[in-house]
Amino acid sequence: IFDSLRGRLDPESLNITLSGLDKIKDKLINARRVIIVACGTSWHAGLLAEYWIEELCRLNVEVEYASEFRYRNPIITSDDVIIAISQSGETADTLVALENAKAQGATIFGIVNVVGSSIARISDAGIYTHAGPEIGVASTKAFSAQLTVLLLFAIKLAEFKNSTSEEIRKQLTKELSTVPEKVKYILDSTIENIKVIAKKYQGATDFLFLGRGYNFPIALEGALKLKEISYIHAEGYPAAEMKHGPIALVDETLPVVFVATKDRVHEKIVSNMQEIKARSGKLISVVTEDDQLAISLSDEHIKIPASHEMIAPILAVIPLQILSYYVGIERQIDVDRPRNLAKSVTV
Ligand code: F1P
Repeated sequence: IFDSLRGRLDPESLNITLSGLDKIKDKLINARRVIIVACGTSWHAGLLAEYWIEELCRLNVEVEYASEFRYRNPIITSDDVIIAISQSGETADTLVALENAKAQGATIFGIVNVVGSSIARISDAGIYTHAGPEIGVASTKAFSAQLTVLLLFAIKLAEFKNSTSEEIRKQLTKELSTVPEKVKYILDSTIENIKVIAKKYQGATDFLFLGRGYNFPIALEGALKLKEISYIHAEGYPAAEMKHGPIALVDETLPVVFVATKDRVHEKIVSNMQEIKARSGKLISVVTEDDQLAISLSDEHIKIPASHEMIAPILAVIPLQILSYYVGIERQIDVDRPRNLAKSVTV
């Protein structure tokens, strides 16, 4: 995937990748809001896109589970742009939600992996993620590709709307092009450590995943991946919501995974880490490599390279995917074909 991403991050390829936005440029510039519709992992990508698009484009964004949206009676107009995110392009709930929205005049922008799939065909314009076939059922590399494409979408829309300075847009695009190298570094430097962590905690019955801001959707995705391929109950939560309920679960048997890379809310998440530590929870954290404070608070830590706060989540999910993988292996689960899951949920 990262070779394929690298291939699409040079300026010429970027223009090709983003040409779908040109097709609906006026619609996007004048859109009243963007509604993101997806299921599962793709929904988590959409949630992060909400943060990015709001920040960079100053545009209203709603993120909807397609499985709920299709059965509601949402108010949709021809001023709405719907972004559909789907790895398979065949997820029935997403497809029906799009058919309903299209019938009400909305413009559909598809972010899909499978070329020529049903969701690609119903879209007015779109971007293929080209993440290659997913070998496993649980979406991993498709998620990374979706995030990359969604951030590119937000940067391009910010250019159309002139809502973010050229300097910031250039900085983000430049930093995105360093993602493949940083991912390679993460893969080379963290796997042995993660294997040890997986062995140590594979017997846990529950996990809590916490994150704030741009890292909140990554906490949700970390929890989902663990559930999918290790069968351990896991919950993802915004770290600040912990005190409104989940904190009651914390004791010395509970591993709490913090997605705690440096960003504008870092101080806040560090104080959440202190709260968990004070209650004897086991802290496993994904941290920026020079973050001595977060490292000193953690029972286990996984270091990733420093990067722009909007890009850090694209990197932070990688160790969580690897953690789920090795916990699943420790528990002798067929991680590529976990029970009860289907690659395309077409009914
Ligand atoms: C959505 C999804 C995946 C999940 C599993 C079941 O699929 O929930 O995120 O990993 O494969 O379906 P899609 O619409 O992104 O293909």
